[in-house]
Amino acid sequence: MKKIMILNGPNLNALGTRETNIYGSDTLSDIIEYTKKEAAALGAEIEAYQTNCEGEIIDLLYRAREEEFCGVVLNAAAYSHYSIAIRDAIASVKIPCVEVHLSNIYAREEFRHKSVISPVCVGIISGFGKLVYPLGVKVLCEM
Ligand code: CA2
Repeated sequence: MKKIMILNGPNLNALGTRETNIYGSDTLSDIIEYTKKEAAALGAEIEAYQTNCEGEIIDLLYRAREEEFCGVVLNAAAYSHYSIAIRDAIASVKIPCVEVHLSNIYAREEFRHKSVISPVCVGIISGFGKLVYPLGVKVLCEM
């Protein structure tokens, strides 16, 4: 069974409660349950985490390497736009990371158009709501 980590960053714990016009009405647990079902059909097992702390995202990336996960689906949320520390961790762990965003970051404010983690991720999936998570899992399963 392939092990895939789903890693969610700051404020994503609030999904489904506010800004539902942008992020949808599902809670993060709804999205994780949905993704686990889709992943099971692909023969993959999911471990999911959410944290509001930059350093914890970095620690979890190192854990993914130590525990031999085959990849990480990462929604680093606002950190995507400026965290060089997360970018360096992704480059350092050398396991494939798929960058995901629920919203289309290029259709929003200009400060969201730049992601500093994209160049060290295998690719980016943005704008398809909760579908971005199973799509990221599928990419990692096919790699
Ligand atoms: O579209 C995405 O998935 C984002 O990564 C979400 C981040 C945002 O900073 C990125 O630019 C794009 C923000 C997550 C905040 O989530 C909330 C959830 C409910 C209510 C308010 C914020």
